[in-house]
Amino acid sequence: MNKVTTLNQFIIEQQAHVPQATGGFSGLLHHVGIAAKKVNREVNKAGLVDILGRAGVENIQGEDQQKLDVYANETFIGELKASGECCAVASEENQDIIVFDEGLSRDGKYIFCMDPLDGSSNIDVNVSIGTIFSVYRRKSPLGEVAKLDDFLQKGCKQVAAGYVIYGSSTMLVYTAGNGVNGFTLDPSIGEFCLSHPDIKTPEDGTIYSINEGNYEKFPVGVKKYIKYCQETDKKTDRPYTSRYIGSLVADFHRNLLKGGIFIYPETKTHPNGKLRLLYECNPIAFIAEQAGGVASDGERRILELMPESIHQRIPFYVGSKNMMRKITEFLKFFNNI
Ligand code: P6P
Repeated sequence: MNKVTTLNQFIIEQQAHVPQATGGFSGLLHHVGIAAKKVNREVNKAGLVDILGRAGVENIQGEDQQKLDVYANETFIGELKASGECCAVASEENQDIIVFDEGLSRDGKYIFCMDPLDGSSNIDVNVSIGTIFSVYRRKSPLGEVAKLDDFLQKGCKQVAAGYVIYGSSTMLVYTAGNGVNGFTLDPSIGEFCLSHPDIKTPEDGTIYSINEGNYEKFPVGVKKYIKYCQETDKKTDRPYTSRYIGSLVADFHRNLLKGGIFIYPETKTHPNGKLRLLYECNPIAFIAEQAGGVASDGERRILELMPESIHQRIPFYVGSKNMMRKITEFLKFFNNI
């Protein structure tokens, strides 16, 4: 029988390779896994709860029915606090940072950025959604209360980044700077099990992912790239396929495994695009690079961008190396004419 490596076993094994490791990061990641399992449980019965919930304001546990993204937010915050390794959280759901200023957590070495349930508008149509997270070491001294400045760090300073995709199966994919590994939740044992070791994204791909409903508002270089993808190539007939789910984690995860490019560019109405630097673009970019891909804002490497605020939006281009090279050529040539 093949050896099953659980997420916790993997984290401990990885820790053994880091001489100065104290187990703090392992403890934090263990609690992230617990939160993901709790959210998975609720997401998987969203339709059921919704139907039963309509019978009144209570869900099947007799609790006040919560919106799933509020539930996910509170669940991850609760587990991060319980870990004692995290001193503060920046969440898509909260305007300001959440500071743990008491007990063990006050001395936590790490800060955590997250979109607790990205794409949650897709829940009621049963489309895959996800949690996206990013871990940094705090800048402020241990013992002091964490500050906003702890979160204003370039993406290249990330200690770890990952996502959970709640789809046909539930997977946790993460990097700690030493490659990308994917773990699939086995409901029969309630454990995330290593299913996708050392993920490498193909250097090239045939999938382009972008919301073409915004075509008229795109920069010229993006419009020209879309037309380039749609041209019939004599050699390979129809080289490209458009695939867009509208859930970042689902679109990115497919392209990571199969090769492809995801684009959420600036538009006339949204000059900074839609996606957030801290808890969407930076973690996805870290994973993409660790898997051999590329991520930029169209000009600059995502991981080199200095955040100015925790909910800052930026244009986002991420995917296979050769496809990113091609679109960068289009942007350079057509956007500057
Ligand atoms: P649009 C979901 O709301 C999200 O934040 C990402 O998951 C997704 O990639 C994007 O927005 C979709 O945005 O404008 O195409 O619906």
